Amino acid sequence: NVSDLKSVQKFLKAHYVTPGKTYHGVAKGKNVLVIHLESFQQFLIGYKWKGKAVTPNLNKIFRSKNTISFDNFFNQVGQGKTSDAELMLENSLFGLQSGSAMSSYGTSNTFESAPAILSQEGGYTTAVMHGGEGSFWNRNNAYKSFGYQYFMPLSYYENKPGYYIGYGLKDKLFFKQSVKYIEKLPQPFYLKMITVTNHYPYQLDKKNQSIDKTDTGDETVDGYVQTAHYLDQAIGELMAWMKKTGLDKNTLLVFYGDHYGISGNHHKASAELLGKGSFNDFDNLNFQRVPLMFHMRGLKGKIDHTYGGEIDVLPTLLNLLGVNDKNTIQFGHDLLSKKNPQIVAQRNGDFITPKYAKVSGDYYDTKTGQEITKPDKKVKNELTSISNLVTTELSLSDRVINGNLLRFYKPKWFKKVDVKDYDYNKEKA
Ligand code: GP9
Ligand code: MN
Repeated sequence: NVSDLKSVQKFLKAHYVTPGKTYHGVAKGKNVLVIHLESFQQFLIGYKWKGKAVTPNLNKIFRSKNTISFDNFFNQVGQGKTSDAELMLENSLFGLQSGSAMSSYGTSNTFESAPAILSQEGGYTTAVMHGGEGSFWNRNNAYKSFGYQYFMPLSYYENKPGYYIGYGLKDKLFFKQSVKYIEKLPQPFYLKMITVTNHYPYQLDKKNQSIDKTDTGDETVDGYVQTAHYLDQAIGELMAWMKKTGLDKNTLLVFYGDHYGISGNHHKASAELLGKGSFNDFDNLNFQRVPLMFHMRGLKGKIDHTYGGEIDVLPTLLNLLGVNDKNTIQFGHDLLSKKNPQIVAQRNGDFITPKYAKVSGDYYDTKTGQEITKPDKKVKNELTSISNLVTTELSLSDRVINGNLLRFYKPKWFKKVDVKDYDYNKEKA
């Protein structure tokens, strides 16, 4: 009820962080193209297999003088996997403890999402493209609640034999066929493109295999570099197209990895990939790093070591776009603010900060990787207070979703999304 919303607001106000000034509004009015890198882990950046870079194009973007790249950015998904990542990125709300919030609440809940905010505050056209089934993760309903004007799922694409692998069209074909839709989008646009070829079990047709599989002997792991390499090539083609059309001049590109590709059930193979003697649960938490990169012509780039996670993307993006978001219900904080708390929650209550990590109830020193078994009083208090904060923010975020609290939230500047305004079938080509 309304008083629940009040307690959420009280908490968020107490933990509010003023966005950093240096980058405020540097991308104002630009198109925003968000590229979802399926199952893409940060360790792939710079990774070589048999002397060959696995992701040369993304490596280049990562190091570009026009990219703000984060190297301590973590995925925070739960069982909702991709959908949790999408939910966090566009709403700054956590996924739920179990199941997928987009599936369970995407149809009925009120949201205050990036697409709606940007169309209302910045006159953006909003669209999302994905070469997979529109009903997967309840996207065809949830996107309406998020305020997306257009959704082009698989039905908008030509799907000849051999075009489709696993959960959708192969990324190169997806990007290529998306061009005709992107060209028609009125600018400025906010567009999200969801890739899918680099998805478990990392299968790829012969003619697209242009790097060897790794040789850990773990079959579900060894194809990973191959599909990641393919995804990287697809990104390279997209970038070349953007350059050709001049779209690169007025577009802010946002790249993010949604979650791990190699799960915690593959410690041995993971150790081998990283060239380490062993791989424990703490290593596995570190393995949850995924890319977050903002790339734009003229942007003053850097490799930023701030610890953050998917929950922080929306406030960071809004800051770059110069959109005011004071008083919005967001659980994340601008990553470009020096005051960012750098406490990265995991959905199960674990966390990582620049100093400490909690992994299935055990504490570690983030820098050394040593388990903290006998913390002195001061450290113990610190650990407890971080733990409590993490638990509190997760449960308050859950309350927002479970209680559909945003229906009570009526800031003057925001008009509620009416799902009846959107019909993703009628515009079909
Ligand atoms: C399917 C895709 C996969 O459309 O986004 O989702 P995931 O299995 O990674 O959650
Ligand atoms: Mn995914």
